[in-house]
Amino acid sequence: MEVFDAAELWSRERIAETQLTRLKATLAQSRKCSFYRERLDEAGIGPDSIRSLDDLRRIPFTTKQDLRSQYPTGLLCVPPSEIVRMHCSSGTTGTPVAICHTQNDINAWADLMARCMHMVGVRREDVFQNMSGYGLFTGGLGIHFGAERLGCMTIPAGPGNSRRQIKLAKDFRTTVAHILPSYALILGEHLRNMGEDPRDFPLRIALVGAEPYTEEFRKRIEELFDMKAYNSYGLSEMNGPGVGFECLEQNGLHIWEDAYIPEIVDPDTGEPVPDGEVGELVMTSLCRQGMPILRYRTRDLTRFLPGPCVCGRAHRRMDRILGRADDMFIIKGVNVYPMQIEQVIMTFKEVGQSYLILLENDGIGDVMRVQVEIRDEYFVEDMRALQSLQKVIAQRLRDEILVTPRVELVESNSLPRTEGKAVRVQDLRAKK
Ligand code: ADP
Ligand code: K
Ligand code: ZN
Repeated sequence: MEVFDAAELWSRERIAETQLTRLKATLAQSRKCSFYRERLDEAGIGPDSIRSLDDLRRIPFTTKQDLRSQYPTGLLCVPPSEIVRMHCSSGTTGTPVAICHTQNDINAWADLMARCMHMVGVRREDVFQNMSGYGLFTGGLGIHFGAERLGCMTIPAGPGNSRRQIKLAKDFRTTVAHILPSYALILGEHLRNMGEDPRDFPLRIALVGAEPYTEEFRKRIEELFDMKAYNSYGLSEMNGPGVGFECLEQNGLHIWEDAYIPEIVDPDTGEPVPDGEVGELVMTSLCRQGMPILRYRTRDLTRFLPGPCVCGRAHRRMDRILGRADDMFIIKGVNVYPMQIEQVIMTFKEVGQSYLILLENDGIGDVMRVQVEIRDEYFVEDMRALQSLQKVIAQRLRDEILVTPRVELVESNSLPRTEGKAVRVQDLRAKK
């Protein structure tokens, strides 16, 4: 197997050994800010308290609220002059948090990102188009530096503007793209509207992530462009992209354990869940000097995939993110994640690029409406066909979530588009 760096192929033993050394160093580094020093002292954790990896569990969690409370630079563990860049989380779920990086941090991050891309066959001969937002969002510069590190000609196209994306990709024969799942289908639709077959587009690989999407959605993207789409996971608090990435097997995302320690805990108790069970991902950075973060509660729900990967890499795999704990909504007493809805509707060939879940209260009770875009070629069909499609979708959704939604079929392109992460749920119920 051709690998980008030696750590990619480390054995379990080598990984564990390195994690312990780096965890100790990270703990020492984190004590350089008063927030962590006080927090660790309170928990009775001194500079020499960590003897084995099991001791990690004695370290208190860090929450998003903690990071917000230390905004902008409360968690700095180096002199400010050592910082060369800052990023913010997109603020999808509230006030942003800021993460500051030293040059070493940035280099290590670029290496991890390059490792991800190399793993799925991206090489210096490739032309790479980054269709993600730049600016504070880590999917821009984070991936950009990884692609350059790999030696790809890198086009910082930025988000949206399909006409320009298509022109750039054609003019420079783009072979690899980084693209949001929601935008991939929109770009394909744009090509079709131009009378072109997206399969003739030169793309062969896409890195797809930054927001939850289902296996069904991936299949659509791959078929639409006749290319491979690899799931890319990351979060600003842990640099950004480059944390977890699918290998060629496309069966779970390898988490780079030389750089992070992942845990999966019960979101209510904070206790580890048995291997293979779903819980909240908790992450500790191991290679960061500017702002190390200990046991960060990501609010992302996933599970470890048991057993080794057939690719031979020993870095543990996690399942695709099921959703964020914050995305869950309750309707008629039932807990629902948007991905449960997507999983059902994306199996229908008539369904187009987008959908929207609306939660309302009609004065009597909660109502859930699911608006689903239908592809043009099916929308012109007779009323009866559409009505029965609507009924079947509603039934299938009921089977999945145990609540019957009101399904509304709408014309393609009629639901709102965003340039950033897709908004899948609008909760219009009056907050009590
Ligand atoms: P924000 O939380 O404001 O969106 P980030 O831009 O740092 O901030 O995004 C990180 C979050 O994006 C993750 O915590 C996760 O919820 C989501 N995310 C990133 N990659 C993926 C992916 N491949 N699948 C599902 N969700 C993802
Ligand atoms: K090149
Ligand atoms: Zn693998």
